[in-house]
Amino acid sequence: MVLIRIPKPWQIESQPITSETAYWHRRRFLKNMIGFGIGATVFPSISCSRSDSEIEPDLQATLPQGQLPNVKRSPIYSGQGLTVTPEAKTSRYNNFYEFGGTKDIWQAAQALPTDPWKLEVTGLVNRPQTYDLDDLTQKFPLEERIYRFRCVEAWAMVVPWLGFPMRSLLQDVEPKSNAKFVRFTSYYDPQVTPGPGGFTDSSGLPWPYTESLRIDEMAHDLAFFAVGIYGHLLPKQHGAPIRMVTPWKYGFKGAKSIVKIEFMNFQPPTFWNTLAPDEYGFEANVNPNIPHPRWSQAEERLIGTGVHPAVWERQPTLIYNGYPEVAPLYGGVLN
Ligand SMILES: Nc1nc2c(c(=O)[nH]1)N[C@H]1C(S)=C(S)[C@@H](COP(=O)(O)O)O[C@H]1N2
Ligand SMILES: [Mo]
Repeated sequence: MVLIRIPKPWQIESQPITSETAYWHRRRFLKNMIGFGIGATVFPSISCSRSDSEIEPDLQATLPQGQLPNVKRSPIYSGQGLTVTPEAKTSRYNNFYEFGGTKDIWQAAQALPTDPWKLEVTGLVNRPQTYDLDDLTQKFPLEERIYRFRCVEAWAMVVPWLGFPMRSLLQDVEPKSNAKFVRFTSYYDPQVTPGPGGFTDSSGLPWPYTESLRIDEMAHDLAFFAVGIYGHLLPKQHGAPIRMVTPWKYGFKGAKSIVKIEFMNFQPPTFWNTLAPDEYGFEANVNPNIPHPRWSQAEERLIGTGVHPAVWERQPTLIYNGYPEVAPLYGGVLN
């Protein structure tokens, strides 16, 4: 068998950063290095360390093989001007509380059983549906969208998702006119998902993980269901086989491994908002001017851009995470 290496779309698309930006990052890097207590003399040893995009075999084994066929690239969200974060970084730095309270859950998440999978769509819809695994990748036209991603914890990345706009699902199930909100429920089984405290001590949390959007937010072109990433199916640590992606909102709004979608006429309670309503608002739009009660949101750190989170590159947070086209959903407010 002859293997031909075709450059992946995001590899072609990732533009070299402008010299201005490079300068800024470089300055920032030097400043951080000094702040971290190491001077320029350590540069040679750092440049000899592992390459940024190297994926070790254990991690590689968690990444599904085979490219998804029939994926077209989004003409709008093609990553213009963005540098995609290497998969070696994003696939081993995750939030998935069902499998633990640290970022290091990529191995534990392999316990998630994804085949068979059923996604039930129910509630105030004219055509309730249950999708299986094949439906998720074959029923709706797939596209690749390169989006910024911003966690409420002030780390950020740029990711090439594969999936379909939430709007496609809306057209399939036809919400009734009295449907105002939609609730997304993640997989949960206390025999499989230990939670952050381990199997013996994860009671008291409002499982299963749920999130919710207003119907008009769900209908916005940006709102997306991802079934893949970096050209292949989603690995379990990223929320296989289907997760939400709402790039103008903080990452916790994007429920992983969805088993149920319900259309309803009231705003449902959600996981993080129930735990700490003053820290995790329902709307959760990215906004540099509204600090989290425990930290500023004015800047974000790009994951994996340094040897230690303390020296990751910083950049200013953008309103709606750089997607001001959603402002009309919120009365046109741009600050
Ligand atoms: N079911 C579920 N979904 C979840 C989470 C979670 O703990 N459980 N964490 C959220 C948070 S806080 C973030 S930042 C993103 C992280 O996505 P990633 O690990 O794929 O980067 O997933 C979100 N979706
Ligand atoms: Mo997050």
